[in-house]
Amino acid sequence: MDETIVNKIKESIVQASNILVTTHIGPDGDALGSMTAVGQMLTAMGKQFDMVCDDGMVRKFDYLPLAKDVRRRVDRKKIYDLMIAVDCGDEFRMGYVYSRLTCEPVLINIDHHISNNNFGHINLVVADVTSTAELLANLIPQMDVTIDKGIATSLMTGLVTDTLGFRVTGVTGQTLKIAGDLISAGANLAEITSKALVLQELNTIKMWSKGLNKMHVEDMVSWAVISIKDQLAVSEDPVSSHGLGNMIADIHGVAMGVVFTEKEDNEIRIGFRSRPPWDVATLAAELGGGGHRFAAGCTQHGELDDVVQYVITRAKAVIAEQKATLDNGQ
Ligand SMILES: [Mn+2]
Repeated sequence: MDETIVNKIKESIVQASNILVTTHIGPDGDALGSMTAVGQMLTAMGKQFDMVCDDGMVRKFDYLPLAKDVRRRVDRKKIYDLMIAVDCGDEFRMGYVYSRLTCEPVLINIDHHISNNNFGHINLVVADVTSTAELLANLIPQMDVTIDKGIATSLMTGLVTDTLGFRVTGVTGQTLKIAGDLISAGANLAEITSKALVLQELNTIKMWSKGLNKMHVEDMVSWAVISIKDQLAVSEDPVSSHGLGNMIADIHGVAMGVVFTEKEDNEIRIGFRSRPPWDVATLAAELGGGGHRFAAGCTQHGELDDVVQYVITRAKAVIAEQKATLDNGQ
């Protein structure tokens, strides 16, 4: 970890009088775990701060320390002189929290996405760690804050969710060493794995069912489409279908799984999942999105059917190209 950057982060926090902490829209375990870990770190440092995410807290993560303090909107009366964004690949991932901000704080960007565009004034971006939480496990002690049970619980949540329970490519001895230290600090691995990874909301399972019912598999690409109508049939409130992408990518003979989720105003959110050796980051980037090699996403605008047809045509072509390259290399 770059010592100059670490020192700059510490200096900025020490000097700040009011800090805004945020993470990405549609937050996952690494997003909320990392944000609440930073919150606990700032508490230990005696700092004033607010945690805001457009989509708020996710119920399954309500065991996280400070979960109740996560808000959906920035208090416009407050002036923040420092903002810390965790797990955001670019400034747009912060949503309205950033785009509608009226003050101009110094911005610290702490992230592990390979596509990170260094949008902060201070950027701590390490692309070869599995989670932002893993990065914070190294950073927090350097702020002279001890990782206690609460911080360890938050960080373990990020590690467990971004590695799908330490199962993905990119998990290193160092990842497991950090996980071991977090257990020693009081994190309950089995309980966190159960709450953050295994247990699902009933409505999420119903959303999977909607997607699986209409799943297609062609030319090594599987895809599922969830329309607004499908979502309303499950609930009037927004429901996550998180996990569906991994499920349909994990089919024998499938290289890439794609989930299309229709939002209002012809906005279509698209998630891509794959396993080695298949790369989905390049396609997501081509479509204006970003992410990791095996998990990436983007947003498109248009009629649902048109977007699906266009993106799947590209996905099939991308996989055919990658297959040709692999076949040639063997
Ligand atoms: Mn992450």
